[in-house]
Amino acid sequence: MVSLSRIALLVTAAQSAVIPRDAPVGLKVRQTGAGQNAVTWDKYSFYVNGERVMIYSGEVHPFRNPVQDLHLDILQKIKALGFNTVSIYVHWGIVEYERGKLNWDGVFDLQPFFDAAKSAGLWVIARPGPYINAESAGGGFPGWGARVEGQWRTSNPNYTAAWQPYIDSVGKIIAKNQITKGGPIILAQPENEYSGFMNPDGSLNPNEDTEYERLLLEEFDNAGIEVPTVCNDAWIGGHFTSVDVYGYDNYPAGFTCSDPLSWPDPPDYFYSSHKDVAPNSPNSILEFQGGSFDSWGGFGFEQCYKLIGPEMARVFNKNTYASATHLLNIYMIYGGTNWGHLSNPGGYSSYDYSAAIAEDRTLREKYYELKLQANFLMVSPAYLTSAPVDVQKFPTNGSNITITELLDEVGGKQRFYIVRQTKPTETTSSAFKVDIETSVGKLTVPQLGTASYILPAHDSKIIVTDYPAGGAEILYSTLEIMTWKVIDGRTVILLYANAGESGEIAILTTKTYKVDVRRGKASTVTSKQASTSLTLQFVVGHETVVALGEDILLYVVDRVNAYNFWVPDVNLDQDLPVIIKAGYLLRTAKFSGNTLSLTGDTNGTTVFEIIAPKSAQAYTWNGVRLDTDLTRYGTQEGRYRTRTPRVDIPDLARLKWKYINSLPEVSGSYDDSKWVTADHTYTPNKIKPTTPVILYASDYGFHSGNILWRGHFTATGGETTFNLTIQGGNAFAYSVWDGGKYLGSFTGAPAPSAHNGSYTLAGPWVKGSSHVITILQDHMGLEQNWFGGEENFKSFRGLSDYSFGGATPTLKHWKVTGNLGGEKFVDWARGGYNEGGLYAVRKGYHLPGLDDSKWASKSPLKGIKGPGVEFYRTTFTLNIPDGVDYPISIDFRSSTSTSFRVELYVNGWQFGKYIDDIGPQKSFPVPQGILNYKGENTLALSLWSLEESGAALDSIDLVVRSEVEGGVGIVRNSLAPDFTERPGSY
Ligand code: IPT
Repeated sequence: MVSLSRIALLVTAAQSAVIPRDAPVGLKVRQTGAGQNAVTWDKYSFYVNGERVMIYSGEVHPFRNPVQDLHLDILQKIKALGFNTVSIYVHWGIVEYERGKLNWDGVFDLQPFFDAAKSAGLWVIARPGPYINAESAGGGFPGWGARVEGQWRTSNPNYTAAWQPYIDSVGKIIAKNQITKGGPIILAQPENEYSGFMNPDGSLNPNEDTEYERLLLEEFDNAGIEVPTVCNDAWIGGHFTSVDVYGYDNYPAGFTCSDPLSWPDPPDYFYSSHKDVAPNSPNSILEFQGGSFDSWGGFGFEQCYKLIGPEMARVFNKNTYASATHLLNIYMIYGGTNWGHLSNPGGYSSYDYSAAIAEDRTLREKYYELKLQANFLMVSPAYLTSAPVDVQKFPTNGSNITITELLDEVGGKQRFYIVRQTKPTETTSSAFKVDIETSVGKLTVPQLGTASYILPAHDSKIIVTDYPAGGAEILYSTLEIMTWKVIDGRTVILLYANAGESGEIAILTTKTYKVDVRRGKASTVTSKQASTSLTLQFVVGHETVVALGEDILLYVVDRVNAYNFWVPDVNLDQDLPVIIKAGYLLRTAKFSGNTLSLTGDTNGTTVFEIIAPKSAQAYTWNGVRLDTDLTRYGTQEGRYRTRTPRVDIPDLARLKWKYINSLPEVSGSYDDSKWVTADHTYTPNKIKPTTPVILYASDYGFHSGNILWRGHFTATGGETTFNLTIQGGNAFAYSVWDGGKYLGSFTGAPAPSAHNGSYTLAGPWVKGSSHVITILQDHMGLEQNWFGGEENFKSFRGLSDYSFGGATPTLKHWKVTGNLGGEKFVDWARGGYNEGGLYAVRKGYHLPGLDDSKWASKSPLKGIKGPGVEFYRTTFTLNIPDGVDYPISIDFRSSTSTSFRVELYVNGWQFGKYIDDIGPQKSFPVPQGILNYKGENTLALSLWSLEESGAALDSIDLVVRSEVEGGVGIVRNSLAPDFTERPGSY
């Protein structure tokens, strides 16, 4: 991981030197390349096809989900939030694992993702790098890049020649899927956080490489990209302003999962910096914190979620609205999995990210909080032309509360007051009254009674004034609006607050209404009718419904109940106004004939309420007719009993397991003649080793999993110790053998990425005798390269130094292996990163279809005696019916006190690395499509014992994480080859 304190230093240094940019005010189009008018912008917001829009987006990484049919599941869940956009990275290193051979096939094909985005009704922001960061292997850079000399992320011609074919290739795929070609892509981002720069000597360089930026934009043009380009400066530092629309990133809550309330006081306020840097384009946050990464030995994502849960989304997301942010991309909305060694060493197999949608695709409470916010913005067009007029205003009674006032500059009337605790970390609630500006003059709210409003700790609210909601002219509302719709001439407004709070809504009207409480307790509603307005005050309970004649229907619900309401985009393009109460998830709504067909997921008994025009006379849920009754206010209500059939989940402990030794390299006269001879005497790496030959894995084409080294020596006589300096990335381990004799291991710890070791040889070597030193090490992934110009991703994996104590033997040669074939890897379907260098994996024994009947029987719960590696296989059958979504994980319990490491392969796909003594991950979600839900599965695992005492698993279980009825539909298994003999394997 790049040091965040270093970044913080840069941020402070650069904030004083912002560079103004942008052409004069007016509707703008792309400055360079082919012109288009599908996506334009002015100083407030983007326009898509001529319509002013808020871009509310969530980040997902297609490469972190190798099941094409599951993209639609995630994308429908994002659409159901009320978002209209999804943002993606593309990982160069995966698709060009071998230089010059781009692989866009099978799970690496982007087309199914773009098609799914279109069918879900989402636009796409395409962010192909070449650099992406993303806590991914090399930050997106390919392993072979280690052999390309000079500074990366600069105009270094060696680097240019490296990225151009990739950007050309991915650029054409993006171009084909642009909105101008009928596709979903509306914006394209070259590079990533191109904000901090280094000189070759590692000192900071104040200047970005504008020639590199020019080359990238030129290549985007050449590939046919015509939608506007954007950037994501790591802070508002005015970098990479040659793109069409300048944007920046913000992670306000930090990543200190150890301390769930380490929120900053006060939160960042970006509007003025935005005005300085990009006054004539929309305030655009290309990455806004939606969770947190976590590292080896970290706290785990459930703990991180305490830091970045729904409260954080309430306080900090609303604070970005206070800065009039009109493009907001939540990083991540769904993290996914670092399957197949895709992580950088700073992370582990799970990239759950504590996101709104968990790694197993279930929905967290934060999801529902975001849904309330996004839906509100989508029905509040004046927000898009609003700007702060009064920043950090305090209410009449005290400074505990801070309010930012936004005014609609175009309409000149509507205002939004964003209310938060002055100190976001405040632990007690605050009472307040606030002065608001309205069309009838200044008012102090609440108006009715003497009560103040309560703002709980870790909360924030939006008060609106002069807000037109269809047929209702809302003078003000201190209850938050989730949505409103005009349905058959009646305006339905859905308002919410925390249970037990009081809130008000005042409606401008000259009519006299009977306040008709049709649901809920009439005693919780107080009202005051004046000549031009009706003010209602509610003590918020579960659900109160008030009819104001035939004109207006108010739903006032507590926040948790508000989570149950959905505002589907009916038929995606046809605006049939509906609001549906549906419980866990409403995915899609289609209207045809007189039938409103809904799809989605339920758990438990679900209460449905259909608030829809009368033209919708019948309703179906996942194809089955919903029986409903008419409510006292003209909507339809029904109950649905979820059916989640019980399924048989095999007990892995009781299965028949087969095993083989997977470290034959230390037994007998092992023949390594087919291995690569490590005989280079020159490395392009800046770190020059002291070894007689280069012992860096990347120099020989190995970039993931495990690496094995074998040094062949002739003894001088009297050698007693072997000393080495070895590097593998954070939490790496290694073991050393002298022939068949185990010398020792470094068992690893969360932070160290390198180690100096000294091991006593198996007795002093006898003059003239031959010896082989075998080293098995982890490759924890390629490092990232956060700074432009640095070469951190080239950090070597292997030995930079070794020596012997007692005497110095004569080197015959060194041999090295990683995955079979290295960059010319074997398994095109699962990609180059999927395999490591262990014997069993080189042979392809992790793949399904191998006849292992001749292998001996033993379970990993019995485990391995002494140090070494064993490889285990078993098969089991699943039979999970259609029409449900039962995500499954493979779980371990912490075992013995000895050190061991496990790599999991499910049907040949590497889906987990478990480090018992470092953690924190013990539960490994494996999606349907990797797991075959209707038939046989092959589970294979390597067990590397790092100690004399041996190692065994305490438990290994298949766990059904959640059960819902519904789901995305048929999920096909990701196609990949079964085992076949691998010619030339060793
Ligand atoms: C920013 C990156 O752009 C993104 O790729 C990812 O790494 C994210 O952060 C953290 O998860 S880097 C910023 C935190 C300095």
